[in-house]
Amino acid sequence: TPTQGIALVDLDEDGVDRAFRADVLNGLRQRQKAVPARWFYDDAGSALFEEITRLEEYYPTRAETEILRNHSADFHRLIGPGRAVVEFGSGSSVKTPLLLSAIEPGAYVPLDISGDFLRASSAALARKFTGLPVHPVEADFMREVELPDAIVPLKKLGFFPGSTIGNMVPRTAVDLLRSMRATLRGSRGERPMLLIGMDLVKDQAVLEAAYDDAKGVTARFNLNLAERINRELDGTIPTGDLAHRAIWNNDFARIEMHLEAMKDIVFSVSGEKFMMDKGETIHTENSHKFTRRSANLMLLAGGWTPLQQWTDEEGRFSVTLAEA
Ligand code: AVJ
Repeated sequence: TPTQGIALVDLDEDGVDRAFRADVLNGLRQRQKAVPARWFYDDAGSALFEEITRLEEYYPTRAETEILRNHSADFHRLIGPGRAVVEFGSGSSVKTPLLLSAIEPGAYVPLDISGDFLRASSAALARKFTGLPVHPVEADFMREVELPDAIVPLKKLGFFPGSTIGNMVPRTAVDLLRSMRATLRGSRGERPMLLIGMDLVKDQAVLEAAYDDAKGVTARFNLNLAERINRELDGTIPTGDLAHRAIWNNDFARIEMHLEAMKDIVFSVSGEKFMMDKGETIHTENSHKFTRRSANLMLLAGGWTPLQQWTDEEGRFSVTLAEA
């Protein structure tokens, strides 16, 4: 059932985020230790990600922005005016205005799990686009979301930039595409559209550098997850004994980030004891890369028919417009 207005962050009596603790403890109990990538984004992690997007080696943000800038006439023609733009994740200060200026939207609906980011980005957009109705919704978009009554009559365009879908394994990604379709489906059977960014397979050295930059910002981003566990879950992880690793996994067409123990270590988290042998890792992120074909296939599996696909000049990144 669609969700609206539920408490999204469930804290225990000590103010600890229950979902964070459950994900970390379950993940650390696995043979291959793993923590879901969504937990990177506390305040420190979000600031570090912003810094990543400005790095020389990290091309995805610039490549996708170039696509949005260069094809506004196509978006205007194919999408048309008056649609409610439903953005999955709170908007970026650069990409969202590029899309909104291109298509004359009827409303803008950012969906995000973090109310703070939502309020900040909504206020900025409402100032920039005077007269555009902005309806932020605090929600977990991995499930079907009930949209505000005011935008129900409008046709919808989902917007999911940044190759965030690449963080999910294919079956989770397909589930998400299907819940997006359910969220956007009109009551009168109009077909929603989706504009989605996906990063493309390319030279391994370019990919690995994008996730292991010379200034070490991505390393700090990765290590911040262990520091966050120590801060919020009463952890004793010796972060100085962990090293950042970014590895291309060719079988799964993805960059994996890991934290590797440089020597045998023991630590506790929320009172539970863990050990890692030298060389053992905590798997912290998958960032799947696509071909134009595999991007289309995944959309089709998720119930979306691709209409047109664009890449940047150098063919590094793709943006696809699809219709349900
Ligand atoms: C925000 C998930 C798209 O996978 O490229 C950047 C996150 N991780 N550097 C990505 C990230 C390491 C990023 N996404």
